[in-house]
Amino acid sequence: ELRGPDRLNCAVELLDGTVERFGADRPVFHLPSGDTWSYDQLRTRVDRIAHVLTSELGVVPGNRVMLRGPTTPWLAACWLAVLKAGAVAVTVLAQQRARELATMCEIARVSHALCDIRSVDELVKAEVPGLRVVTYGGDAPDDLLRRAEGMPERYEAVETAADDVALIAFTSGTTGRPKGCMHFHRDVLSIADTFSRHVLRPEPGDVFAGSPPLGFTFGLGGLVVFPMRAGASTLLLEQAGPKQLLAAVAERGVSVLFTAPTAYRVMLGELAAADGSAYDISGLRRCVSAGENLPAATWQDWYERTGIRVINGIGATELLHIFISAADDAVRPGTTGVPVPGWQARVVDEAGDPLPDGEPGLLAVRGPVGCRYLSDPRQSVYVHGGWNLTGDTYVREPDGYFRYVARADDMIISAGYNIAGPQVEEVLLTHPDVTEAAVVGHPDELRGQIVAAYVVLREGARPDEGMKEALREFVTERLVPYKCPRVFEFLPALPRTPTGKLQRFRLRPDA
Ligand code: 3SK
Repeated sequence: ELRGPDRLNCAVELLDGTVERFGADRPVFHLPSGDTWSYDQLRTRVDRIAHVLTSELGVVPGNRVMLRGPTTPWLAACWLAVLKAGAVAVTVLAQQRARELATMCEIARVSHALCDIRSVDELVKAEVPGLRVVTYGGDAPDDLLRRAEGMPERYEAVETAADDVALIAFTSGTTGRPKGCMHFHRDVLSIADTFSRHVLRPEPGDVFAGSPPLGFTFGLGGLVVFPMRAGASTLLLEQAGPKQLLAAVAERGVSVLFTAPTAYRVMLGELAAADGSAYDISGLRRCVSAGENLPAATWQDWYERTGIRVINGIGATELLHIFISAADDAVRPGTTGVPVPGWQARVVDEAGDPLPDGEPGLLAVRGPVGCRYLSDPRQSVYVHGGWNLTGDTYVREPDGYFRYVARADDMIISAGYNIAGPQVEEVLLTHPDVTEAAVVGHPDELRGQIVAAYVVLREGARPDEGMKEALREFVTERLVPYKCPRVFEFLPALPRTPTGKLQRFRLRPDA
């Protein structure tokens, strides 16, 4: 068995280690303004902030420090500084509201918060007893960045143990009290040394960009950890909608893109609507999709338009990043892929016993990162017999590929038939007038549940009875009739979590 070092500080590895391996003058972060930070500049800024934490704010190893703000190089710098100081970074989203923030502070016993001045109001409103809030990016004399200016350029990082907690990341799930997931210093490097190194395979000249925020481990890994581990750089975008992503690729040399399936679909629409020369995306070479299942039709359309095989993946905050995926010739569209090197996966029944290939069941995985909820009884639901149960229903195909069926609690049972909403959604999404679709079960006296489809139409399409009839016919021609929605509703947008995950439960009439 391979063992890493007992002493490890992941921020030192990602920053000082990369400087040693690749040089200090390379770019690390590009800003929307056109400015660039080099690794050397980042190191100085991180080390100065770490000095402020230790010498002025009283942060000691093991303290939990909340980080909150839009996606900027300063947020990334604060994250690295907290880790260098031996403290634990508690990441949250800039959109999270006072009540949620108060709960998270209570669960993680947060002592300090480093907060972008633009995101501070909700944190103040949260009125967390004893919390020391320090803002950055403002004009006040006690602004973190102003304090950092006078500090020494180098900081002797705390020699943390490889399995000291580095990060507490929250998963809100779709409902319920948020769960804080603890991850070690070695876990942070392991996601770069498994998925990124073996599947994504970035190069030092790559420029990364993407939509997931740094408060979501999909974004933290994809936009900070992976590029830094590879000596590459990232364009950090505060506004990262599909149009901004296309512009970033065309104008800023982005070569590696991280986003969710919906954004790929919207970008395809934008590319189709734009005149052929509006976006030169020839510099793009890697596209990663996660956060939700990637429909085969979206994968195919993107491939036909760009020649790029999207790297689909399933990840979880509990497990930090992606654990099943495939790239290049190994991609089988319509599947998520195979276990990432270092990971094992299988499909099990409710008792945890493995099911034969071809039978749908619960996805169970294990690998270098495990789920460790911070004092939460749901730990024993997620981790069973050494396997992590992700809450997804999957099928393992005879060739070893894993195919997504549905979230386990999103299966619809109608008149005794099991229906996976995402399969019906995939069909609806191939209709030219549909841009988004969510299929859920509605309670029904006769059948137990009936299939209901919530649809977002493309601009200009008419949300009327004729459209419902057309969609009904479209699905019936492609799927066995019992899967065809009996209810169609048109919506301007689908309900999503702040990280962009579809909240199907909010569409159920009993929600
Ligand atoms: O939650 C997810 O879907 C996810 C996907 C990729 C990487 C990390 C995460 C948390």
